[in-house]
Amino acid sequence: MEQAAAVTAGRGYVLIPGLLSAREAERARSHILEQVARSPSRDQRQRLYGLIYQDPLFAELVVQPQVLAVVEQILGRDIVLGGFSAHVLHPGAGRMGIHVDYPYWAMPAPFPAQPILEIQAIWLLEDFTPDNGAPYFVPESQKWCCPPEPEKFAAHAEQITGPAGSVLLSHGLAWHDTSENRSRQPRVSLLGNYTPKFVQPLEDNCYGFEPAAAEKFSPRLQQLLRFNRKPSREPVYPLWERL
Ligand SMILES: O=C(O)CCC(=O)C(=O)O
Repeated sequence: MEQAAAVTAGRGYVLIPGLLSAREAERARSHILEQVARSPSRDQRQRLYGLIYQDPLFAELVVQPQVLAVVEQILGRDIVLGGFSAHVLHPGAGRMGIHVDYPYWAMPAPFPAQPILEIQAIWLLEDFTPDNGAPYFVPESQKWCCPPEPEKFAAHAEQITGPAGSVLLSHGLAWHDTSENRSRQPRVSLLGNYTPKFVQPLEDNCYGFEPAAAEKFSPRLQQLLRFNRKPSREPVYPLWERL
């Protein structure tokens, strides 16, 4: 599959347009901005968690077939969701900081080239433009297996812009950063973190748990959330798939 090869052996990331309709992207974006408006935090960059329990649209995005196909091609089927959150860059927000993704940033360098430990999905909930915080990535930096170097980043980074409803899939080792939001509107993304199941998830997938919403989750989503990992009568976690 070309998209998986682009992430592993090519530039380290691939933009797939048109996975959400304009209406779906707007629905997700408005939901996030309404929640953020209620939060006491006035940070210029905000994260929002627990979304999969709030609207079925978010739960569907975690298992979006085209995204999952690329992720599984790279990581295999034995994967879990390490996190799924919204990222809001308010007008005036500065850069996030150059980084590789979890779990690499929690590991000592040099990072292992194999097995691949994370693929990130960045959902664009509005057009990402040169001035509203669209991220920068350094092509092929996933091959270097080391923490980002600011000068090299400045010399080689390219900005990824694209239409609302696209998803940007990237290798966890790819050096990246957000840019400043110099527009008058908040820029909203959704971030999915997929890892092999032996990686400790970054976020608590039970944050904001709502039984009524969780009951409707597909078997694949439950598996990604580790809901099916172990009945309490068993003393150890099984190493085989339960579903
Ligand atoms: O929101 C974005 O554009 C990217 C954020 C990001 O790179 C991250 O949280 O790792």
